Amino acid sequence: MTPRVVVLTGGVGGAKLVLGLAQILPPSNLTAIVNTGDDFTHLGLAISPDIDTLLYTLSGKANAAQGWGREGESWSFMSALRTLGGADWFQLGDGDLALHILRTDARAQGQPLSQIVANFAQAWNVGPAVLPMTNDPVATMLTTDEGELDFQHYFVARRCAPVVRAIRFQGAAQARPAPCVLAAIAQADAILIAPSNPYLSIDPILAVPGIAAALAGAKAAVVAISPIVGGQAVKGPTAKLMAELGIAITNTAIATHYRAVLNGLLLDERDPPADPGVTFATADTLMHTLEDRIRVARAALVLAEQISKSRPQ
Ligand code: FO1
Repeated sequence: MTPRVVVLTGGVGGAKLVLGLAQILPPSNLTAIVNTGDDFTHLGLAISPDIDTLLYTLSGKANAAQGWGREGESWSFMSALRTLGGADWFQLGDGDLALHILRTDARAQGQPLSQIVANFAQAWNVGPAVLPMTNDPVATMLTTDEGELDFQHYFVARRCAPVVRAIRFQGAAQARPAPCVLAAIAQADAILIAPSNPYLSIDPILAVPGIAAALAGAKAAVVAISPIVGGQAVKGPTAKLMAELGIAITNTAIATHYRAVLNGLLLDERDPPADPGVTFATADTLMHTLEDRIRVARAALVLAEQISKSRPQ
């Protein structure tokens, strides 16, 4: 039986895993619940980076080397903007603008983000379900030695240089899971947490009331792919953030972080096979090629199935 799979994802690493899953599952068996804590309004435009990265990745339009934005992008808008002294710290490609302008227009007409994303996915023949974690505003805010920064000012404008002391998700307490999110979790045969940054890309999802409880109570096994390889984070600020938050950069720390919802952890074979305190398996979890993405997706689903089978039916 082909499992119905739900994957929690954010950022570039998460999109890689989802692409691997999309190669081995029928589209109707795959649902991605996507972080929207990175979302912000820039030059009056509603930007949803993790949603867009996933839409580009699943439709084959992604600039794979860069991780975000489109392949073959042009930048005449940014060139013109600079001649007018516009804010140019956040690059908006000419093609990318189509998503931001249409999303902003639809939001202004009262369309919920989930509907906008579903329309984009349909237009680009993206088969798997791409669900924002919520349709309500949630903003990841970082308390740093340079004051409080929103995610994009930390991640892009300041290139993750500031020392982070705390993270909060503004609006999360009032946010509701987007339509179909809780149902997808309840109906899933396997639930995966992608190797995204736990603190910046997955925690906002878990902060939306109802989602963590749904994961903890799900019939499906919940398996995370560790974002740590060889004692370091594969990409982005994960390891730096863990050090600044006083968290050991270990798989045990990852398992502990997710303990309220986690049943299994897929570790990288380069890491010491120390028991992370939860059922685990090891694999080569580095994802450079499409085959890598498929390998990691398969290994995660095998671990989820083993855990499910070991449970009293
Ligand atoms: N990341 C950058 O490092 N520099 C940018 O100028 C930039 C622009 C950008 C525009 C649209 C978009 O969807 C994403 C963009 N990103 C950029 C990436 C973005 O900051 C991250 O992908 C996520 O927010 C974190 O994964």
